[in-house]
Amino acid sequence: MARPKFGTSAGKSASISPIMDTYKKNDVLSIQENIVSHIEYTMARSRYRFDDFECYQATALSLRDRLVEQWNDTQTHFKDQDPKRVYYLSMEFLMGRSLLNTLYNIDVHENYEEALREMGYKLETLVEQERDAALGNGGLGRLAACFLDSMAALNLPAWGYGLRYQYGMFKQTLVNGFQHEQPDYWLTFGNPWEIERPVVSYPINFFGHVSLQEEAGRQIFTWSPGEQVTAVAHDNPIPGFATRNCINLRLWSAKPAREFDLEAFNTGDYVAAILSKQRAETLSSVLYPNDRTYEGKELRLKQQHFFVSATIQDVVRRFADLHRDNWDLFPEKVVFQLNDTHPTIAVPELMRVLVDIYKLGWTRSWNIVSKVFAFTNHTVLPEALEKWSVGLMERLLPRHMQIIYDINWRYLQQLRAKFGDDWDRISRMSIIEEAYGEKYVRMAYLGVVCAHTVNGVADLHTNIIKNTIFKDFYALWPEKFQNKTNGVTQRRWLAFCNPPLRKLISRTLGNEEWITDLYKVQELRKYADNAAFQAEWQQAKKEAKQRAVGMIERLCGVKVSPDAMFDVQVKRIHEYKRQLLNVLGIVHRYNTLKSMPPEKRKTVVPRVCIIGGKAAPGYDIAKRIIKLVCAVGDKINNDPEIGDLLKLVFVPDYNVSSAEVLIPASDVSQHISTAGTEASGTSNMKFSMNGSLILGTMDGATIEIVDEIGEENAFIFGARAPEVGKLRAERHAYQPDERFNKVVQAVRSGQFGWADYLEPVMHTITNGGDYYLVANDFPAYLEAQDKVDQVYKDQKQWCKMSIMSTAGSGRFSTDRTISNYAKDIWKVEPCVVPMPEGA
Ligand code: B1H
Repeated sequence: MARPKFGTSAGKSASISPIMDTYKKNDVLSIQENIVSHIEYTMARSRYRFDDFECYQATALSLRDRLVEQWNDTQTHFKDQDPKRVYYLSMEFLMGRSLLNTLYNIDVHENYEEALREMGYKLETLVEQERDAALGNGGLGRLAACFLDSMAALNLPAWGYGLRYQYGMFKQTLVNGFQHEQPDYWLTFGNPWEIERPVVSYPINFFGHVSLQEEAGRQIFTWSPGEQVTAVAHDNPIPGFATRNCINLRLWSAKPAREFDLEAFNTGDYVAAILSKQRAETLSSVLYPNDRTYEGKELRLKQQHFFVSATIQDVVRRFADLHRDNWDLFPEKVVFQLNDTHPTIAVPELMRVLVDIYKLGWTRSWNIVSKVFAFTNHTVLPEALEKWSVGLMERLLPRHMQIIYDINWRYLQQLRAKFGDDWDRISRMSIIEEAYGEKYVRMAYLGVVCAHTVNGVADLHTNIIKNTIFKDFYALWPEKFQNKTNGVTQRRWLAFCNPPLRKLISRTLGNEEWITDLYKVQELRKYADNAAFQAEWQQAKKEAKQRAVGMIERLCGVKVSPDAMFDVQVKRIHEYKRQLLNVLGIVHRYNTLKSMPPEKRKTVVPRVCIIGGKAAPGYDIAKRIIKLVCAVGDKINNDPEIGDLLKLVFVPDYNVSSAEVLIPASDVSQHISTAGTEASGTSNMKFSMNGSLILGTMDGATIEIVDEIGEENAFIFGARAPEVGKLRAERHAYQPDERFNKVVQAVRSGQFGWADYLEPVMHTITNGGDYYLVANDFPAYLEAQDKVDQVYKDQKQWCKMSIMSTAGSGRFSTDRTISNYAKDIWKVEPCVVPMPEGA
């Protein structure tokens, strides 16, 4: 294969051939030398004595060396080829750990394992030393991470952009069954994967005022900011699987601006001036942990503008380096994907840069801006929709607010031309909401108006946004709307986290092509009834369960049997996800067992119920639900009469790494949101990929999963989306099933203690409340659970369904999702980096 070209891009490059020899070698001895060299020279530790954590760090640094080589080759190649690039803008990237992923992706796992073993270290132990990079809340952030993996694997010229929070998602601990939040200062001992780039930095402005001058008959707006901070780039190499390509995740961190406002130092108190500047750093310090509830906090808006402004400046500079002022080429070279509304300030920011700084004029600038943004919606829950108060926006970003008004004004003119004086419609569709005297910027509308494409994340969800929150817009611009069903990367979520199953699948299919083409797993259907294959399938599940048993004992202090059925529900705690339905079902199961004659108990399938997830710190009901799970668990787990027949554990601090253990170990998993509320869900895909049967409602992507694997291979129950509106409207008159009344009564009577504390939870589902229809779906849920038990008794049947789940998961790879985005939205093509000779 051809060597990568050097010295062809702008900038200085040395003559090349000797450089080729400097690529790191991947034989065992070279790896060992490289690790020890990092121990001694980078970390300044003794090469004769270093502990597991230090060994992990040096191993990671040695891998980073290899990543940097690939990264440099990739970026040089992209620069030479100058393809259209995609920039994925997200406030969250929930990456988890990188060690194993890197080893497998760049195909050095075996040699590293051996190198470390010879040195006296176990790779498995080192893997555990790494802190999760938890720069995200849940599904939305993890989706961004899976997208990066697929964009790299598919050789797309893509970059991710986000924020380098110093405190990621909080660490959840349980004290007496109550959630406590502890700060996750994940950078305490440094981050060996990242590359800080102090020279890649930009000024970011806030506050101040805008002045207007006339210049040669043109209006020139000048923003004089009142506060400035500096954004500094931190690059995180993202290697693709089985490719030389290595893309970039650029995260911005804030530091005080140097030159700005030097006067302050001279006129006032020097020390106070420095201290006040230091506050700049707090800007990127903490991730807001409120999954799905919008909080109108000034700091959050500052974070959004900070990361977006740095990103726009960076992308514009990269474009200008190659194309000078050929701005009309911009849409042919750049596309931004906005991960929900959080980065939508990018629209007025790019307008501002083109109009005010490059002086392109409004019309020409809008022509460019209206072609480069694509917007993804991830939720229809009203409490999650961002609307920033105009007052706050005017104060913090005065020029952006003007630009938003200008965009809105022109857009409303368009509406008037089309709909005449239909004021009702016009005010409904305006980007500015004016209700009760308060004005707000509706960020989702800004996104829809300015983006060339709007997409939902599953079929049902896309239909819902077309018919509800964006109905008027869909009527106006039907061609803008698309569906892009989510996916997950089968590399992290099957191949790497479930080695026994990986081996079995690869051996059965005769190759590992499924790791880059997940549709290949459909071949497994042929073996679904094969007894020998089934035995191996069950063995793989058993091994995964054994690993989870250890973790559960360590984290929950409860010994569970790997012979029981593992029933898992792990996700953020939210009323719409209905963990309450699960726990009330467990109460019913427990009380049924208690009232059974001992003889009959022997026929019952033993079950381990595993629940995990974080509640937003301010979400009172969610926190009480956690307490309810723990209280019920305490009672059941300590009931000698019940023993292994039923266990309930709440796994604390659910995160990417514990998901990697729990998902492969699951026999059945619950995805039981009220139909129409979960936009997609992505853990449903991870579970079915790992042969876990879905117990779920017809919501989000579960509908499509069931479509692929066959409804006979899942346990589906409950109200369907079209029925929900009516049921909700009539819920005040609903007469719950006797079994429902009994479990509610059991909690209220104090069977699990804490009756007063738990009363507000019970209140949400009684007295005509029950917005999420827990009572309504309860009987169907119990029937579905009975069916789960029955089928489990027939292990042949169960195993077949499990194989069919994996075999039907081909469509749920982010490789498919990303190919769809690339073709239908981004219009970008792969840009394959050639393998260098000798590497
Ligand atoms: C999803 C969010 C979200 N939807 C606001 N919306 C946030 C909204 O910090 N905030 O302000 C954070 C997150 N997250 C999830 O996205 C959906 O609920 C899932 O159903 C979906 O699978 C996932 C990815 O599309």
